[in-house]
Amino acid sequence: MSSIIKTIKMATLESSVLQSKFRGSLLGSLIGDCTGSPYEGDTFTNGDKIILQRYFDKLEEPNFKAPFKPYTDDTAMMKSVAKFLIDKPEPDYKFLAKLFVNEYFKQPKRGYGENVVDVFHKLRNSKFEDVFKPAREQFLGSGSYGNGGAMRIAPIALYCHSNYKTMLEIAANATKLTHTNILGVNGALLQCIAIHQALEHHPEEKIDPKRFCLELYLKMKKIEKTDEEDVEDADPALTAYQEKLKVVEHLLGKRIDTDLDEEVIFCLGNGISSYESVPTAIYCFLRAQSEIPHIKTDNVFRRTIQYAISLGGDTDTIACMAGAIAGAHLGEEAINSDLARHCEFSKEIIEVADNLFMTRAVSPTTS
Ligand code: F2R
Ligand code: MG
Ligand code: MG
Repeated sequence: MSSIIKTIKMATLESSVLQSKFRGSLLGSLIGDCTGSPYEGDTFTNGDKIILQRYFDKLEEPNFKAPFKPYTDDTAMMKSVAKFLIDKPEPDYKFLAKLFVNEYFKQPKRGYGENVVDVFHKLRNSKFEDVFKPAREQFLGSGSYGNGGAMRIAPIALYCHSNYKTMLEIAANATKLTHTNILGVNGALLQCIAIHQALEHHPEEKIDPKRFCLELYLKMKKIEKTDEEDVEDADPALTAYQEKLKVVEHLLGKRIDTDLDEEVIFCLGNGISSYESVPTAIYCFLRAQSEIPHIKTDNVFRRTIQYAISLGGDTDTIACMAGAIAGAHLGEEAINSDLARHCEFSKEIIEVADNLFMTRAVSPTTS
C-alpha cells in the first residue's frame, strides 16, 4: 500500500519540479562543501556563530565580491558518481573506480581522507583488476567507516528516484569501491534514502521532522536486519543507524536551550566517520525546518547549511550532506543565487544535474 502511495506521489510531481529538485540537491551538496570547508575541524563558540551569521549575510549580498570558495573531495567524488550514472546505462563499477582514481591523480590536493588515497594507489597499481579488493583490505581488513561513501551519494538517490531497490543496490556497490565497513556502507545508504525521501515531498509541503525521522527509521530497520536470534548478542554495528535515528528523534523533541547544540554534538557527533556525521546531517535538515536562535534567516536551505557548519568538526561534509537533503526537498529556487555564485563549479553542477535528470532511470518505486 505505502509503495503505491509513493509511486503516485512521485508521478504527481511535475517534471519541472523534479528537475529543480535534482539541481537543488547537487547544488546544495556543493554549497555545503564549499562554504563548510574553511571551517573543517573547528569548534564554534557563541561569538564564532555570530561571525558565521555575518559571513553568510555577506555572501547573500548581490554586490559582495570574494574569491570563489573551492570545492573539496566531497564534490570531486560526487562529480564522478554522476558521470558514472550518466555515461553508462548499466552500472559499471570498474568505470567508476577509474573515474575516482583519475579525478584524484588530476587534483590530489582536494582534501581527501588520509587512507582512501591508499585505495586509489592500489587500484591504479593493480590495473583495476578486482576493483573491490583494495577497499576490503583497508584497516587490516575491517574496511573504512569514513563518511566518504555518504558524502558523494546524492546522484544515485536522484538518478534512481523511481526505483528504490535498484538505488540501494547501486549505492551499496558504489560505496564498497572505497568503504566496506558496515558502518561506512549503511551510513551511505542512510544518506541516500534521506535524499530520496526528501525528493518525494513537494517543495511547498512542510516537512514534519519527527515523521520524516520515523520513516527513515523504518527503512533502516529493513536494511539493518540482523540474522542473530538473540538481539542481545548481535554486534551493535549491525543496528547502529536505527539506534542513532532514535536519538535524532529524541533530540528533535527537546526544548531549545543554550546547551542543546552541545548535546547534539555529544550524542550524534560531528566527526569524519559515517556514524558520527550522517545522522547529524539529517538532524540539521530536520532541525532547520523551524527557527534556530543564533541563525537569522527565513530561508530553510541557508538555515540548514549554516546550522550544520556551526556544529563544527567535519563541517564541509556534514553541510554537504545536509545541503543535499535540503536541496532535494526545496529545489533550486529556494537556494540564494548569490550564495551559489561564490562556490567553484556552481554553474557546471546545474548542467550535471540536468544531464542526470535527462538520463535518469524511470521505473516503479518498490520500497
Ligand atoms: N580528510 C578530510 N579532512 C582532513 C583535513 C583536510 C585538510 N583540511 C586538507 O585540506 O588537506 N576530509 C575528507 O575526508 C572525509 C572523508 O574521508 P573518507 O573518504 O571516508 O576517507 P578514509 O580515509 O577512508 O576515512 C577517513 C578517516 O576515518 C578513520 N577511519 C575510517 N575507517 C576506520 C577504521 N576501520 N578504523 C579506524 N579508523 C578508521 C581514519 O582516521 C580515516 O583516515 C571527509 O570529511 C572529507 O571532507
Ligand atoms: Mg572534503
Ligand atoms: Mg569533510
